[in-house]
Amino acid sequence: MQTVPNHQVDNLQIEDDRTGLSVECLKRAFLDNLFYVQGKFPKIATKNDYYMALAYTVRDRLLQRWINTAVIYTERASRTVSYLSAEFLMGPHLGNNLVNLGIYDQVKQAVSELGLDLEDLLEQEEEPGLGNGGLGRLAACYLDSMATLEIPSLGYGIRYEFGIFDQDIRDGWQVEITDKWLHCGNPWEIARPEWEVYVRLGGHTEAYTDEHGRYRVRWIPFQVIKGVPHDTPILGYKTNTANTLRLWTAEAPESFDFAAFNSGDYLGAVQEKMVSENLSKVLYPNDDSSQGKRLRLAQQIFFVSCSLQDMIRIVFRQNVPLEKFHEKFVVQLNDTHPAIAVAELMRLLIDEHDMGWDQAWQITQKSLAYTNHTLLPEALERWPISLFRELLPRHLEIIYEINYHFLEEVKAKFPGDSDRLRRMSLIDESGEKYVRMAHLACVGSHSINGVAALHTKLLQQDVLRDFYQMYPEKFNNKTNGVTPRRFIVLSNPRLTNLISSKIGDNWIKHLEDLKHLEAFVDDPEFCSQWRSIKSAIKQDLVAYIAQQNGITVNPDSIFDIQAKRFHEYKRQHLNALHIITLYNRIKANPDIDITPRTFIFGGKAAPGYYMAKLIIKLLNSIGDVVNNDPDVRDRLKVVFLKDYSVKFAQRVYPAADLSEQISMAGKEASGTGNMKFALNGALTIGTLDGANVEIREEVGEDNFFIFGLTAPEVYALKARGYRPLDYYHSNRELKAVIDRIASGHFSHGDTKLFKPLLDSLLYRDEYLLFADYQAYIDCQDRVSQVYRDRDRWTRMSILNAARMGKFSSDRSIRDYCQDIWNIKPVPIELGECIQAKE
Ligand code: GPU
Repeated sequence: MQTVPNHQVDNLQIEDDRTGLSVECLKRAFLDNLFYVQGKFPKIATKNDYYMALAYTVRDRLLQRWINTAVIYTERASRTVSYLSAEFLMGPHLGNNLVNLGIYDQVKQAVSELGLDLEDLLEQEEEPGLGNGGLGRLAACYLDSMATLEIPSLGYGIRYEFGIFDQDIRDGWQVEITDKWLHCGNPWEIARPEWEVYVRLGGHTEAYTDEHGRYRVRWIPFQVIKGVPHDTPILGYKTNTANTLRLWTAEAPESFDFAAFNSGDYLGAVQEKMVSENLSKVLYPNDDSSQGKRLRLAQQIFFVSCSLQDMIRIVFRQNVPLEKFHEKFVVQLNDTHPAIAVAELMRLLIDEHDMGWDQAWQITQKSLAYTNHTLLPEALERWPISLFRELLPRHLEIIYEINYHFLEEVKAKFPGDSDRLRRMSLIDESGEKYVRMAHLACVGSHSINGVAALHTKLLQQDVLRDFYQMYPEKFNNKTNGVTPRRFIVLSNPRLTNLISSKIGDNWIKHLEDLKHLEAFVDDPEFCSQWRSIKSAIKQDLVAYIAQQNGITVNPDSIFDIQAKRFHEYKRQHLNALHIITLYNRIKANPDIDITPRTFIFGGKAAPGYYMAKLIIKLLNSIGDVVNNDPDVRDRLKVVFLKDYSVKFAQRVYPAADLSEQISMAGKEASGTGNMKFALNGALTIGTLDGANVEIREEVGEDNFFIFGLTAPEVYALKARGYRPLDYYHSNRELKAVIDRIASGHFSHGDTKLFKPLLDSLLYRDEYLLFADYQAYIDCQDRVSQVYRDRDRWTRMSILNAARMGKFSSDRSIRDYCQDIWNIKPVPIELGECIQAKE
């Protein structure tokens, strides 16, 4: 090893410059990066320069692990998970990498010795918002857990130039602003143009006979798009494993440009380039609903084709015969967004690699596995046949052929059941014809899983019932989980330290160990520490709210938080009905004894979802009145925190006393926010929906506020004929709430503003708010009672956190590995195999 010449620190070695973890070394590396990467020195550096210098300092320390990991995976041709997802909602990288590298404290000290504040620098990072909500965040938690468990994996997705929009609130309404997450550069990614691939779109197909006399098909596309991979390292917690998130950007192929350029059509060529680049321009901002837009289908085939071609390249590079593709890779489809993989893998194997149909079909089925994330009918993707034919003519032919073989199978198993054939067909022929993507995914995969026990059961009984009867062995449940590294260690250091001081820090990798906290639940000293930490964190949020919203909040009030996407099925407006109920009680009797509450909301609405946006407006309007009504005397406050994001969520979960998980039973597939709140010691008020059911089972019914109709009761009520008006007329408090809104009390006398929302409740109420109203109010009254008993509440809070072990994404990933992927850990040694310098 070589020493650095002419340097004050004589014994520093070159490797140490890039990999050393001591405070001295980190400081030097930081200043070095500031100078050589940002081109700045401390006197003239901006906060962003400092952030970038630190990010590169941390990235340097990842690279050795990343390269070693890649070398070992390649040498061993390790079996690998490909996690295909249209969304990866990663959140800021810097803090997470510090935690996972185990150098948070050293770095904090290093920057502080340079006169900087680490929290300040962490704040600087623009998070990559490449997802909408739960589904994208789950993918990110799974990457963290796969790396931590040393499971070889690749996340494949799209590098959207514009992620989820930034949300502003103007006059109480949501306003969308484009997200420019890349405008200061992205220090965490490395472009890999050498692994570009091409994706075809449009055009037509031609049949021909090859030299062996076999029937073949040639696809003459209308357009070709180039995909360029951008890689981000995904470091495990205190392991040497650094896996890869590979995101594709769309570009125009140069050869196309040149043709146009030579013919003098320069602007035409640029135009072409712009059209191509559109493909990875923007994330569709819909959550749990499909828009059916052409560009979206193009995005799906784009990233799926790029990813499958990339996997085939890897198979060849590692000298694995293509016939063993399914031994090298298992491809997990994150909902149906990548379901076109079924047809695309068939096409690649048959048309591009000369394989026969039967063998290709076997490989396809053995490689692919499908996770369903929704029971909502509007979220089940279907593409009009006409659109499919126009964009993917060859895939449509393949789908027809898959469908032919599949329906033969159905006929053989259920002879004479033509109605079943019609229901199960990959093509919906009830009106305009559509390709049903969930059916394609079910047929083309060897595994079909839901994301919570109840959800999987409902899939089997209802949404995918025919497929369950056809292929019962394919179905399995994988209850979601969340990563404790980001959602407690990074976001709640005070609680983390308290926990570790009592039970050691093994729980960070083995979350079940949190159960050892139960031994301290009767220890008054521990309870008081627990309580004062929660209270300190609430104080921080109070300060943030004062600064952001200009609202003064009582830190001793119940912090009652509902933070998630806005959707009618999630029923933020049921929460609103509760707020107005309390407000009415105060108006009727200003001296009433009420437990003070702060209602906090965060979340975005899809830009085209009118009702969700109206609910945001309603909440803000209620806040304007309630927060300023002297009768209320600050006992109630309503706060809408704008622009909810991962970064922001990390601030919110630790501050919650009460977590609102109040979806109509049978609608929320799982929920994952519910887990993050409880892990941080919030109590849940919730329906028996999604993973709430399992959370309640774990924490115990005494430590969970349950209310409302169950899924079977919901079906029964709807089947009987549900009449919301009856509830309105027979429930005095409910009627007063609705009348209060209708009177224009929250809208400066405007009685029209909220009429669409009220009408939808009075005359339809698809999500049964009125049916659940009284149960919800009664349950909230119990919450208020229990909160007054400080010791009891603290005890419940501790037990909630202590019993959350099951909901680590590590547990989920272990289950996937065992039941679906058949993958074992591949530990990475930081041996001699790669050094920074020869
Ligand atoms: N989910 Br489908 C999304 O966030 N977006 C979607 O497009 C679809 C599902 C969510 C579910 O609503 C939520 O219940 C679940 O916890 C999450 O996926 C992860 O499985």
